[in-house]
Amino acid sequence: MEIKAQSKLKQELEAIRQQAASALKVATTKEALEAVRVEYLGRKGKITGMMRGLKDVSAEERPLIGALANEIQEALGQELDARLDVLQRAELGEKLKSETIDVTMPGTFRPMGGRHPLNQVIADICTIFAGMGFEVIDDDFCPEVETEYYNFEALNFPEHHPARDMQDTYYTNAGSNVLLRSQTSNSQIRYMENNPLPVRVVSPGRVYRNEEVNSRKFVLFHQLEGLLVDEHVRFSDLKGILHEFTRQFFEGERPTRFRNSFFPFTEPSAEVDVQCIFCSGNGCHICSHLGWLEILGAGMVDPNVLQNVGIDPNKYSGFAFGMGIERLAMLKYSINDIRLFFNNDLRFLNQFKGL
Ligand code: 2NL
Repeated sequence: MEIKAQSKLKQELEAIRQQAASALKVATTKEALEAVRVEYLGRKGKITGMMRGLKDVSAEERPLIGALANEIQEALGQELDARLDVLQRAELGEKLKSETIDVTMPGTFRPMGGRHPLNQVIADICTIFAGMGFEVIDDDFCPEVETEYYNFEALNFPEHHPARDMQDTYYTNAGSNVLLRSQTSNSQIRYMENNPLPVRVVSPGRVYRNEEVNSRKFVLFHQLEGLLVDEHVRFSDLKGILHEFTRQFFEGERPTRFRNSFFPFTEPSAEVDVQCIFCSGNGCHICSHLGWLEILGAGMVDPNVLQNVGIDPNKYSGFAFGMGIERLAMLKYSINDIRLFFNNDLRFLNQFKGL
């Protein structure tokens, strides 16, 4: 009777060992292996169940059956671990194989981009003025959508000045006092309102004018203005700074000349010419046989403008200037149509790579 009971339990255990072995044979994935582990070794697993049943087995046979159950449990656990390890290694091998880079393969061609010529010219001009102690105004002070006050009033434009007309300036709505700025002076007004003297700044940026488009005029263009306000600033300081600017920008000593002009925000005002960089003053079609090229407008800051930002014009004086970036770029690189800057035609843009 005892022997029978013992052999019956033993048989059951052996049967479980067989079942587990065949289940293992067909388990070729990690999930299948895990299922085998749960089925035999899990909390409600077959071997676990046998172990639990041991308490009902007689004291004599318990050690034998217990030892066998232990052995089976141990062996199955080890086999499962080994098989899992093999699968994981194979998986890693596959991963490494698929991620291997063949360094002899030709690379994917990625054409190199380049800076837009206008941005390049702006950077060059800013570098020149930085070298003379000017700071580039932070974007916070340079909104392109501006109020009439910062675009016109603060700059001493009289109320019925033609530039204020909708014919010349874009307003966001008819009758509105909000517009697209027509010059970057708004930046300098805002800068002066927020910073102590002395002021030495340049302000590059986009400006907008309602123009009939042709090869020289576009509805948007770029401007760079400069402003210096301090005690004892004189017109000769302006001349010196601008002469040095043309020398560096056009890469060589060139005569500059100042012609009388008028702007509402400067007094006196001047337009500045540089000796023609193409014919050195001998006369060619680019300078209309004048020998001179107009490059910018400038002047001494009008006392009214200083007063508008709370600076005492009896104590302080300043000079300011403004230049069209497109015009300067067109002169420097012999470009004959302003629209080329805005077409995004790579045949044009690619010529300015690595300037
Ligand atoms: C041009 C030349 C110019 C200024 C801009 C300026 C700015 C302040 C005060 C006084 Cl805050 N002036 N800017 C000065 C002279 C000329 O631009 O050809 N404009 C159409």
